[in-house]
Amino acid sequence: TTPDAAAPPVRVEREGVVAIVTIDRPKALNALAPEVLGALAEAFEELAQAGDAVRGVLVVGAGGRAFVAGADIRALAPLTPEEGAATGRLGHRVAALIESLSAPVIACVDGFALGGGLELALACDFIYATDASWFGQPEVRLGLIPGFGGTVRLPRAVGLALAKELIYTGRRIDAATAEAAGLVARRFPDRESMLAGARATVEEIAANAWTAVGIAKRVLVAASGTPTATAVELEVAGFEDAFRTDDMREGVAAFLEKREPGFRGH
Ligand code: CO8
Repeated sequence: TTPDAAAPPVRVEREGVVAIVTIDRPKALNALAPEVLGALAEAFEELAQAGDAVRGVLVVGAGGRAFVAGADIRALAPLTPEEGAATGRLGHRVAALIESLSAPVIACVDGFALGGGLELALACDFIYATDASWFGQPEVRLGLIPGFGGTVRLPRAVGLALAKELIYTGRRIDAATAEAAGLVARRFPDRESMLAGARATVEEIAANAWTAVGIAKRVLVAASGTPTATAVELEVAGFEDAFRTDDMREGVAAFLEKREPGFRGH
């Protein structure tokens, strides 16, 4: 047992409408051991029960050096090919839970987001980062390949050319480069300003119709990577669903009556 083993590897705190999920294994740079992936899955399953009480989730890494430095390499070492695949599937399960949560999830990266750490960040709705952050998929340096969405979501985020360059070289890029590539939505000088910025973003989202944000997320996630004709049909279905909500009637009425909307979340 490691000194970190006694403490829960993932903590969930609530601050009003914001939930903060902290990956707390700083001595291993928050590496994703199987128990961390299990705890993350549990955390997002619980957050799904919170409904519109949680309007946004921040995912952070403890310790100030890393968001997540990847899968736990020590835990990967003895795995059979089948067990390796099962570990990948556990990661994909966490990604699916993040993507199926109605509330937007913001990866708040301060330090290393490597391998499975970058893949976790990519599974979130968008990434905020401090200037002290680094991003990369170093798996080929270990004889591995990205195993939890890197080959899928990284090209969607930065385009195929840069994704291939990063995955084949294992090279790391800094926060400014990541921002310029569209991987990072916003960059901050330090952790405190990043968390304040992320909280403010959640407050801004929370002022909008909960139903509409949830439908928009559902359509964006489902349409990602699908052919245009399919994506357009998904959008039409989501647009139709928005017309079914009381919040849509309220939102447009409030605009026309020149008053603030009173959204009720249905
Ligand atoms: N796994 C386990 N332990 C780690 C990891 C990791 N990924 N990264 C760092 N650590 C540990 C180190 O072993 C070290 O522990 P100790 O103090 O006991 O020796 C401690 O964290 C601090 O690390 P360093 O001493 O190495 O710190 P440096 O500042 O010298 O270097 C780096 C920081 C550059 C981040 C370096 O630690 C590093 O390169 N880490 C590995 C990065 C990596 O290769 N990540 C990819 C892993 S493979 C992967 O993610 C596959 C994805 C598939 C996922 C499948 C489902 C989740």
